[in-house]
Amino acid sequence: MTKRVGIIGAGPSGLAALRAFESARKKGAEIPEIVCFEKQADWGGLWNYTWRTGLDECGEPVHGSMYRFLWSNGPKECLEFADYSFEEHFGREIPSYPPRAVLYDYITGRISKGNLRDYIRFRTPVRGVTWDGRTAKFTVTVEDLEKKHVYTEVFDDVIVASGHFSVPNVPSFPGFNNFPGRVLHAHDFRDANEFKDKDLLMIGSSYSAEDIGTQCFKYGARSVTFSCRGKPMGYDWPEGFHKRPLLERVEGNTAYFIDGSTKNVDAIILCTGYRHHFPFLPDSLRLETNNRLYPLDLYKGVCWIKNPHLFYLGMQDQYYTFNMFDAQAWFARDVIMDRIHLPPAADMTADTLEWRAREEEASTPYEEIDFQTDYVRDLISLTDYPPFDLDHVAQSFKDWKHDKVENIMTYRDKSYVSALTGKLAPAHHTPWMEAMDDSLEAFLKQ
Ligand code: FAD
Ligand code: NA7
Repeated sequence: MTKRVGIIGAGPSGLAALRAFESARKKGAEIPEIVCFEKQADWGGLWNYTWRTGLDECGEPVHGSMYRFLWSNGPKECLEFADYSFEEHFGREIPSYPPRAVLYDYITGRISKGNLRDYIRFRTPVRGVTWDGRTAKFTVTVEDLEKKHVYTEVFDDVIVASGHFSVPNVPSFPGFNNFPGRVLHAHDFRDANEFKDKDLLMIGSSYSAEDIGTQCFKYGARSVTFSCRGKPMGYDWPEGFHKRPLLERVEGNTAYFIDGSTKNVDAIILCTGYRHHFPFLPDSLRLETNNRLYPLDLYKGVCWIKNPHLFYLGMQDQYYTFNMFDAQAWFARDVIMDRIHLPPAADMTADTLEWRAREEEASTPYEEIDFQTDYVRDLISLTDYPPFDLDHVAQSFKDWKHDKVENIMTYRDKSYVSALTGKLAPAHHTPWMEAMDDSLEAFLKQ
């Protein structure tokens, strides 16, 4: 009897899984029966922009954390699918830092080629997954939001691709209840224009703080103050930016920091990261981790060791994104299709502990890039995912890091060479700081 595989989520990771099976089918293999459940009305995951925050029109928590004017925060050459170049999609090379709509077009363009949309049941959140050891099957409970109908289906294997940058980590600070301006988490940030002429306080020192801070400045914020509990970001910020240690409290509009300094602010954005959150999974199947390069309990970062019929895609902190999700999806596919045989659980655990030890040794961004490069390399060596020059991509990531340190406001004006085509991307027609229109049409205008 044909195996049945359930995929949870049709973001880049879930779509990578669909593409992996499709690729095997095209090469003549008999593939399992696949059903992908997606709670949103369309595919693309975080890249499927919505203005909505809070609950959506069906009362579901809004998945989207992306905002208007979001441009890729890394060079597109580092995330390029090995089986579908940007040149193939757009018919020519395009600049290295596309805005969201352009990346959305690229991701969904690859998957639109076949009939893969037919595998996806949209507006269908997964509510529960249980495992029956007697039958060795999963029962997946879902809700069809349009028909308001809850039903179950049985699967041999389940792939969790529900993302981990949607459920915000929201600390509180004394005085927030009486702060006269807006306090929001990055998950609910949508439009930098809202903060024009405002003094902004950002808590956090990672990608969201850096990117939302620079966006708001670009669209006219009066000042941006970064408050962080650990190491500051380490960039040379231009005039108008301020660095502070952790916030202690706010009184009225005044923010007090732990070093005794103060700053009057109009709005506070908590750029304090996200939680891995799987409310549909029981304890025995649920990944528990913080945002890091090598979560434990997943063999090759993919297979749930305690039950190797369960797979997770994209659960790592990410330098690599789309091509890493592909490498993971190809691996999961091959395990499911019995092309790869998993070692005993103890050996899988030992392997993950070795990787974890290496992850812990990586203390600089360059070392982290090398670590994730080796991880992706290992995965790719195990399947027929098209090999590509990972050393070249690793070097591009390092150049990107270097460009950011050189000038955090202009790094998006640089160009990189594609590992697939060997071609250098053209410069964009407008420097990023002056490019206010982030539409696909404006970006692709020659
Ligand atoms: P997601 O994109 O989150 O997709 C998960 C999907 O699962 C969603 O469609 C969701 O609706 C669905 N889902 C969730 N729960 C359920 C459920 N219970 N039932 C059914 N469906 C469900 N990466 C880059 O490469 N470049 C960037 O510039 C970049 N910028 C980013 C900016 C922001 C603000 C954020 C938050 C992330 C950014 N990323 C970026 C990283 C991003 O995580 C990946 O690019 C990518 O979207 C991850 O894909 P995913 O499929 O794993 O998860
Ligand atoms: P990250 O990269 O997980 O970073 C979260 C940041 O929030 C990090 O600097 C944390 O500090 C900080 N943090 C977390 N909790 C607190 C509290 N309680 N107080 C102060 N600071 C805190 O999340 P991002 O949202 O920046 O990026 C996620 C993705 O979105 C990423 O892939 C991007 O491409 C876009 P720490 O370093 O732990 O001291």
